Amino acid sequence: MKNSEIFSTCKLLILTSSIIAMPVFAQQYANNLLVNGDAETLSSSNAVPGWMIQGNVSIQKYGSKSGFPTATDSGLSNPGKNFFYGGNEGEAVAKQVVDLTFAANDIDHGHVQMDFSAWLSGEGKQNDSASIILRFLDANQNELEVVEQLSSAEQSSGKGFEQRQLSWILPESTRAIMVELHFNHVQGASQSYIDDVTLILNNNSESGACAAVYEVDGRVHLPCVDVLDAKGDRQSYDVYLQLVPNSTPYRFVLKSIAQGVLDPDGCEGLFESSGNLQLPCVSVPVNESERAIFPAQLQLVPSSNPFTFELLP
Ligand SMILES: [Ca+2]
Ligand SMILES: [Ca+2]
Repeated sequence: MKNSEIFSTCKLLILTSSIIAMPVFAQQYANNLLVNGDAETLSSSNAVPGWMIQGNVSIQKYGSKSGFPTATDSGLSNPGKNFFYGGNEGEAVAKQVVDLTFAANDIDHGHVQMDFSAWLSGEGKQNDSASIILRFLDANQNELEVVEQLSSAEQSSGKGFEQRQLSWILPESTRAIMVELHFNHVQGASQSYIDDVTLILNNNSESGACAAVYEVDGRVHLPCVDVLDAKGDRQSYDVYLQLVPNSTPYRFVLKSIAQGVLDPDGCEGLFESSGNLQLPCVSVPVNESERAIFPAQLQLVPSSNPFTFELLP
């Protein structure tokens, strides 16, 4: 089997985008990093505190006008008093940049998962809708990835909100996420609403089920080695390697490879078209009773048969 038959990759499309700077808030794991994601903070000087506004976005009280959902209609477990309202003038957007520099080192080792959630409402007959765009930005505010798959249901009642959730391993070099709430009013009174937006980071470096495991007999199990195919879709493989005795630097021979289960938890390996195999978490015995997790990088030895990888320093 040729290398290219097992592994193929595609280049990440790097786009650029212009950003308006936002204030930086104290950030940490496992907390909601968005400011005023629940629309409960009001201010006399700013219509929508915490958010940059394009168009007619405002904060409205549940049930305060005929046609608005009540808190009970909303279906949220914690609707609070208010929701984000897109207004009756077509497209409107609220944006917030979440600074992630506190997690930079873990992000660059592939350990950090973003858990995002928002409640959206639209109205099917009149095509009013709400949607979310997430832009993953590097330190120079270039876009690394864009996610645009979170939208209100097409035939939503116009009253009940529906939850949309996304879990995503942050790409290396991510330093901020721009969260965009998009409101699209088409007809009648706008039924484009959003509430209870949360963005949480979790550090998976200790817990990864995808961690590679090195045994004292030189066998290495890599339960999740991810490869991007030509379309950019991710495939995962379950791989066993075996240490070549007395090799310097250490070399490992491919013993088996099988289709794996795509289960990104921050510890999955990544095989690149260059032949580089990045392993963010390798569990290694440090004494008789304890193991520790280390990152490792292997490089495919050109033209090796069977495939052989060399440990990079
Ligand atoms: Ca609310
Ligand atoms: Ca409408």
